[in-house]
Amino acid sequence: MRIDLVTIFPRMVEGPLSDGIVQRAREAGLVDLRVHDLRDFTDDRHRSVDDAPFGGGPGMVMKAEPFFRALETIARESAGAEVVALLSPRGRPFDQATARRYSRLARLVLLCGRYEGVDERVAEALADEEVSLGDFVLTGGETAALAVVEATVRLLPGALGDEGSAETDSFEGGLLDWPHYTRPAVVRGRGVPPVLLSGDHGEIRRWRRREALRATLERRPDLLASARLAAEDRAMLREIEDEAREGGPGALDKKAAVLHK
Ligand code: JF5
Repeated sequence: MRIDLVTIFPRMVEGPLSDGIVQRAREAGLVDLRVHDLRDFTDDRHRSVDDAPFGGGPGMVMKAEPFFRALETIARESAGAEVVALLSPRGRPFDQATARRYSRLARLVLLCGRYEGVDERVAEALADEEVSLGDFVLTGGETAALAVVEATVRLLPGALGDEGSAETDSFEGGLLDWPHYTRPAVVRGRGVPPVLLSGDHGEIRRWRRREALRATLERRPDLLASARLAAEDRAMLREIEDEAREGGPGALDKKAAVLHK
């Protein structure tokens, strides 16, 4: 896979892209990652990438032409199934399914916005999609693009090695992950759920499933609506809700309507 990242701050992303799983994937030849300085695609003496907004108002808007020129150069350098994505808070939410889709592409181009926004003609004519990491505003799309690269690259076959399987991650099953513990068995007086020390693998599997359901119900009840739930899962969810009603340890403050469907 080839990933091109277009930014006015190449140094901001080069460090993180040269470390960890992403760097290992680059070294293994799984991904060809290129960072482009948007200013290299300007043609004026000041290398301007922004200008005042038409219609007036505060702040600056990123000019369209440097992005057009950058994309022309990048398109010439390789071919294949490509998505051009613009990172911005106006985008559709980026999620694990988007990362999966990107990981199956031959090419991904990420455009980082800055200032008050990007000339809309970039989104209209160059970008296939506009994506957002969530309902918050960054000063630039760079950190969002890094997150997209990492979420995508770790799904490339061979990227995770034996450090773990992407199939057991949070979200791949539509639920949040269960809690994890490691040695020592007591930390500052806090123990570990005894079942995890019991060696009973059937009971451990059921405990983990229950805790994944509990975390999802408490923190992200919206995810339950699209999660793949077995009859046993629904039974566990009802038990968790009953415990909560009795004011149990994991007392819930949110009730998911999905339970009663
Ligand atoms: C940006 C105009 C881009 O703030 C973001 C962002 C939030 N989630 N995903 C991306 O990008 C920076 C700000 C203003 C374009």
